Amino acid sequence: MKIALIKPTIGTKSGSLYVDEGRMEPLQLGLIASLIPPGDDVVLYDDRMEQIPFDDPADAVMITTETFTAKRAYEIAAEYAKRKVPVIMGGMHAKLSPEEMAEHCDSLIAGDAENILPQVLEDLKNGALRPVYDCGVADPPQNGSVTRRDIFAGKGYLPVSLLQFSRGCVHGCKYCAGSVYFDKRHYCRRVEDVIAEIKSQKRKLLFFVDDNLIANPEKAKELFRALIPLKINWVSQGTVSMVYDNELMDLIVKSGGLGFVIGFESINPDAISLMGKDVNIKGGAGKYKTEIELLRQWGLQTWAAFTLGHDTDTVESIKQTAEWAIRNKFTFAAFNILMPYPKTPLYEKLAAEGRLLYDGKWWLHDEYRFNHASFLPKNMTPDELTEAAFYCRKKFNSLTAAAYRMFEPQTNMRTLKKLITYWLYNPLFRKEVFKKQGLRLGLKHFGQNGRGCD
Ligand code: B12
Ligand code: SF4
Repeated sequence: MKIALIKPTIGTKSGSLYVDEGRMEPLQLGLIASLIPPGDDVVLYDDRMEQIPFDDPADAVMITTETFTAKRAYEIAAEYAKRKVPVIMGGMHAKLSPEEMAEHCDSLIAGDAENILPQVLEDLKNGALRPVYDCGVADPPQNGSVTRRDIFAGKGYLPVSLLQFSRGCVHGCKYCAGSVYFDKRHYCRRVEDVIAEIKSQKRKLLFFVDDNLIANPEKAKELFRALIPLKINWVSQGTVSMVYDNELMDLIVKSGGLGFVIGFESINPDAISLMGKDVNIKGGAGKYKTEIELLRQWGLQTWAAFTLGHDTDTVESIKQTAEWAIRNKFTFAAFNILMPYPKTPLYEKLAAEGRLLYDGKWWLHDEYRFNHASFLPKNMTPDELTEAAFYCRKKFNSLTAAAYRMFEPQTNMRTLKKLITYWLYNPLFRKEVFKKQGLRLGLKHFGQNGRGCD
């Protein structure tokens, strides 16, 4: 059998190939490839950076789908359906919107692939695919399988290897898609499996794409101790609460941790309470003075993430968020408009209050644009929210702000390596601010069923 694995793009602005500057390997497809028996052929098509050769023969396609790539995923599925190739879909959106997705594919997997994929492949061979496989989580993740990185070769991805130690998160923030998918579960791989995977590849720079790497601090410490002898560098995602555990911070640094994406979310304490992000409240919600000082002392470069458009936000308070982030000289920052992902508590609340725009399905709507507000905010219009968030991205990433932020002696200027990281990625993210703003989702509007394959 030949199986094509596909990572859909969000869309493009002008039909050009690539919108993301940070082109990273699609880890889930490397993992799925490792679950397919060696006798079967596997090929990867990354729609973000190459044309999908729809007419190349395949016995089935497997598409990974997030909410913001659902529209494009359905376009791709339709192309293969025309060619009578069975389409199997999975990913975050399969769990959040199975009823919708079922209309676009032969079979969908709602949950982790590990335990169910052998059954799916068996059913595929027998021509007996089930429309839905509701399979829950795989604990431990990967269960001994090693990501197949050979399928990424020659595609032009950034030289950083993605991997996971754990999945899920113990918190239940009301806007987080993961809070639906994982339902406050956090489950870890065996440390020895992670170490074996790191040794099986050559790169020394790793990105642990865990939702919250330090959700179980004791297990995280076990991992960090085992990483020390490998002399690698790594980045990951975690909550700001990490700074209160000295031993954890010490092990992060000793094991090669360079920095984290940290969800500060808001500088307004009321917004933090509203979104149920209790984990951010310890040092005084929305203040973060102690936390930022401690992050600096340990020399961690922080990618601060914010969500904008809470019921307590005003245009002014949103703009102040960018100024606050610049003052605190974060290495990078993301200013994301709150997105009502299906089935999240945020979505349910906005739906109940009649505040969802785009018929409640922004991800499929022809008029919706990437990085635009998709609901009625309380204290401003949707356009004002869109503009205020764009303002934050432009302001934080402006050359003047980047030059100012660089002068942070404990983080960005601590070592030459940190300074190089700063100047390698800041221009890249600045470019992305403009490239992605206002992007239409999907590609069909260009009259191309996958870029010139009509
Ligand atoms: C790494 C990551 C990124 C990386 C991308 C890496 C890359 N390859 O390009 C970066 C940092 C660039 C990124 C960017 C964005 N991301 Co992101 N990202 C993640 C993260 C943390 C991990 C994804 C991952 O690799 N997981 C590891 C794999 C092994 O797990 P998995 O994907 O869950 O796959 C398993 C199952 O779902 C299933 N499965 C998955 N696909 C398929 C397919 C088939 C056929 C089958 C059978 C099974 C199956 O089996 C797998 C193994 O068990 C997720 C969080 C999460 N938990 O998903 C967010 C997440 C996917 N991102 C999210 C968002 C919103 C974004 C952005 C839009 C943010 C922004 N505003 O710019 C951008 C979009 C960029 C883009 N063009 O795609 C949201 C999506 C929400 C949603 N409802 O869709 C998530 C869920 C975070 C969250 N908690 O809200 N992201
Ligand atoms: S802490 Fe982060 S990953 Fe965990 S539920 Fe909240 S937003 Fe999601």
